[in-house]
Order: sequence, then structure tokens, then C-alpha cells
Amino acid sequence: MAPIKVHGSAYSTATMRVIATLNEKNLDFELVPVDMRTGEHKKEPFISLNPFGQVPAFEDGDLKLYESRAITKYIANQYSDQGTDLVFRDPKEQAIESLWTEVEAHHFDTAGSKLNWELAVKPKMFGAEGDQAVIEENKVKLAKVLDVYEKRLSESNYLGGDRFSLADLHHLPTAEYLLLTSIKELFDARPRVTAWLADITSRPAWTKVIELRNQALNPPK
Ligand SMILES: N[C@@H](CCC(=O)N[C@@H](CS)C(=O)NCC(=O)O)C(=O)O
Repeated sequence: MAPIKVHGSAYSTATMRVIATLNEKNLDFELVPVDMRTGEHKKEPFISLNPFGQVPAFEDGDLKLYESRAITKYIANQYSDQGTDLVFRDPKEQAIESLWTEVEAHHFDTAGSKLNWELAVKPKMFGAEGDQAVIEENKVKLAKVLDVYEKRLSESNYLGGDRFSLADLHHLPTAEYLLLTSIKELFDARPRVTAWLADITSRPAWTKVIELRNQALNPPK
């Protein structure tokens, strides 16, 4: 069988989300590097895999997908009988998990990605200063999201339910980058969020994602 292919970059958050899911499922895959610095994601052949010109794109046999969260859901369902079970099947439990994957995509990640861009990507990759107004606005937004998480985590071990699921996993890439910035204070101020993050970032499947990311950022000379 043709191997699963992930077209992307090991340091891109959306690519990391997909790789974390493959690792949780103990699946082999080929990472086909897409060099975003030279704009490969905006040209053929990549643009035929994702017309929006964003990484990652994904192939499993004849199935071609883009949008990281659609890809993780496919992997979790298609390979349900191996590795970590990442989805709930009872309709009510599934609905709760789905609520939290939506919260991640529309509340956590919207604020988190802007903060990551202003506080990490701009200074580290482009040597530019972050925009203070954007930072302040999104800090307030993220703090509100984390207050909701603190309450949720007092009622449930994980966001999606009583066990780790995609609802938690989807947070990993953006949270991992934010923990290296001043935003860590927002997490540290909330004990349940802090414990949840310590738990999910220490998963072996995630540690492997970070190793791959570090190799991509610091290739051996
Ligand atoms: N909603 C998309 C977002 C993908 C995305 O934003 N990818 C970023 C890298 S993490 C990218 O390709 N950025 C370049 C661009 O948008 O031009 C997904 O989850 O796959």
C-alpha cells in the first residue's frame, strides 16, 4: 500500500497537529517537505493538493485532504482500532467532544495564532517587532477562553470528556509555541489549565512531533 503522505512543514502548527494524530495511532507516514520560505505552498504541484495554498495536505491512497482538523478526524475514524482512541462514539459524548474541537478552532486558535505570529514568528523568523495593539487585544481574548477552560477542567479530566481526545490534541501545536512566549503567564495563572497542558504536552506522540520540529528548525550542518 502507498504510504500515508503529509505534505507540509514540521514546524507548522497545522502540520504538527496531523503528525501528532498519526503518532498517536502508531502509523508510518512520509513527510513531504514544503518549503514555505520559498513560497512552494503557493505554487504547483502543492496548489493542486490544497487550492488555498496552506500546509498541510494529506494523502492516504486515493484520498486527498487538506484542513488539519478534517485530516485528524479522518485518521481517528479510519484507524479507530489501533493506537490511542481519539474520538467518542456515543452521540452525546461525540457532541461534547465536537463542541470543544469547535471552541479550539474558533476561540482558542484564533487568538492563539495571532499571538504566536506577533510574539514568536515575527521576531524569531523576520526579526520584526510584534504589534502591541494586536498582542493586547488577543491576550484579553485568550484569557477569557482560558477562564472557560479552567472551569471545564474542574468538571472533566479532559476538554472533550473523561479521556484524551482530538479536542485536547488539536490545542497542542499553538499551545506549545505560546508556552515559549510571555503568554505562558496566562496559562500559569490557571492551575487546572497548567496541569492539563503538562499532561498533554508530555505524551510520547507529542514528544516525537517536537523532535521532528527541532530537527527541521536546526538541521545538522
Ligand atoms: N485551517 C488550516 C490552516 C492551515 C494554515 O494556516 N497553515 C499555515 C501554516 S501553520 C500556512 O500554510 N500558512 C501560509 C499561508 O497561509 O500562506 C488547517 O488547519 O489546515
